[in-house]
Amino acid sequence: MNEQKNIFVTQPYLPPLDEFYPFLEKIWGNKWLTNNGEYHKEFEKALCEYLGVNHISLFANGTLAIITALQAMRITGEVITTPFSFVATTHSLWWNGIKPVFVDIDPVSYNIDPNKIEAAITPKTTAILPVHVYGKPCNTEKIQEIADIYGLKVIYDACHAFGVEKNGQSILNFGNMSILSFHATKVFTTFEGGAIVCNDESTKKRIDFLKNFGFADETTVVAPGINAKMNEFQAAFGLLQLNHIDKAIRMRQDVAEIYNEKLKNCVGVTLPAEVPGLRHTYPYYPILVNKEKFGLSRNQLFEKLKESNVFTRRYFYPLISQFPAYRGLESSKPDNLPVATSIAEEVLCLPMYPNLSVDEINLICNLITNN
Ligand code: T4K
Repeated sequence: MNEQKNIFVTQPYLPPLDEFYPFLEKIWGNKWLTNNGEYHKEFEKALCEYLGVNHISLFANGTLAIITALQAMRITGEVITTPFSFVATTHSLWWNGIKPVFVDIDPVSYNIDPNKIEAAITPKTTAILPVHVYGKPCNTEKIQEIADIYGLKVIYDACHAFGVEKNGQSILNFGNMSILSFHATKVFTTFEGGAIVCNDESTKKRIDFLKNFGFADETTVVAPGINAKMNEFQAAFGLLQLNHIDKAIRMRQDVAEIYNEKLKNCVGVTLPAEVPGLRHTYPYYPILVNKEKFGLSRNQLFEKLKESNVFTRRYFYPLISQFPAYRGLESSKPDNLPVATSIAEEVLCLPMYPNLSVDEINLICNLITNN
């Protein structure tokens, strides 16, 4: 009988339960459950400090935050984006009636290839929506250079990039806005949740109207806003998580170091590229599996690991451009996206979370290397 317990691609890092009770007692005492409560305000302030950013608006989840960010900037027409992401990135354009234009990705960072952006710009283009995929920073300088020349807005999907810093600076300060997700599977979680990071107070104000039905005050509705508010339970949990996040990130970095060491000589397996000066927070540990050199295809390795109760994920396969809503677009043709198409065929995200034990990492690496 197989006694091996299930090992999933991720697992949330939960603080001790008794540390949450005082927060709950206060919520129960105040009887203030949502709509910009005390914890909500406190959490926005604490996050700004922790992340080194100017303004944060909390959201019920990351998807509603991207949808609202696009509305806050009045983005319309066509938006240039990456097909190598979670579907929510492109769905957010769809929900705003915006046409996504897919551009291929860079073979090392897996982020949108800035050298291919200009060729995709048309008179209808209003913005670029890049993703810091797996928390690795996009080429923000080059993207901004193009945006400045063509008068485009830049909204970063930074849902994987909580706490990521390059040369000591938060990568959330690039572009017009950055969006975070605090989903249960993320580095930092509030069960469900998300945020928009922006630079100035008036933009934050507009975002806050839009996430609260468009209310500017009791009797003024400035736009058909949505209900995307974070509640007090989530905000309180977020405040508690903040006390533990540095430790959790260090534990992820330790897991990555062991993977790097154990898999570095594995023929046919490409490990995540190191980026100098990066504080990487390791939301995922993606490897590429080359069938010819490794001997098994990515899908065969995926199945082999599953037989031993190791549940890896093929993030992000299929490409977003292959889903029915988007595959009819001109920019979705695989010929336009050769790098993304190839990476999506080879990528496999190994289990990555703070409490993954050394024994579990050894087991996973042995299954991969004893091939
Ligand atoms: N942009 C990007 C680039 C994103 O990656 C995402 C979300 C978004 C935007 C949108 O943000 P949100 O609206 O979600 O805030 C998951 C998440 O649902 C999603 O948040 C995430 N990206 C995406 C990459 O992954 P699934 O369907 O793959 O997750 P699921 O439920 O299969 O969970 C994966 C594994 O995690 C499970 O096998 C076990 C473990 N797990 C999961 C949950 C939910 C736990 O241990 N505990 C849990 O509570 O989508």
